Amino acid sequence: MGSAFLPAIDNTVAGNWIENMRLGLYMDLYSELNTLMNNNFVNNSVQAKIELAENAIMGNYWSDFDSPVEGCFDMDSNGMCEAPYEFYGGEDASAKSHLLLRLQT
Ligand SMILES: [Ca+2]
Repeated sequence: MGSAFLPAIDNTVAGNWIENMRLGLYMDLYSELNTLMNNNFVNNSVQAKIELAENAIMGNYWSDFDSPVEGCFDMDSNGMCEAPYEFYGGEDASAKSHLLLRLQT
């Protein structure tokens, strides 16, 4: 568990659980063409910060964006928020909703 995201190009990062870090995800100016999907970002002080928008970030779970009060509405119940999750430098256009609620019930 951690935020070991080093400068990387053309990698796929998937299926990670990143929790209680000061910075969950960081990608510097030399990180591009990466794909981040199906990761879980849980209670990190700063969930994500990227310097370049040239990365594909989609389908991740963000603990501070999984309920209507946080701006995540899932009106069509497909498990994804209708609005994108926005963070410094980018966004996740298909953020997952209510993952923890579903896991706990
Ligand atoms: Ca939806």
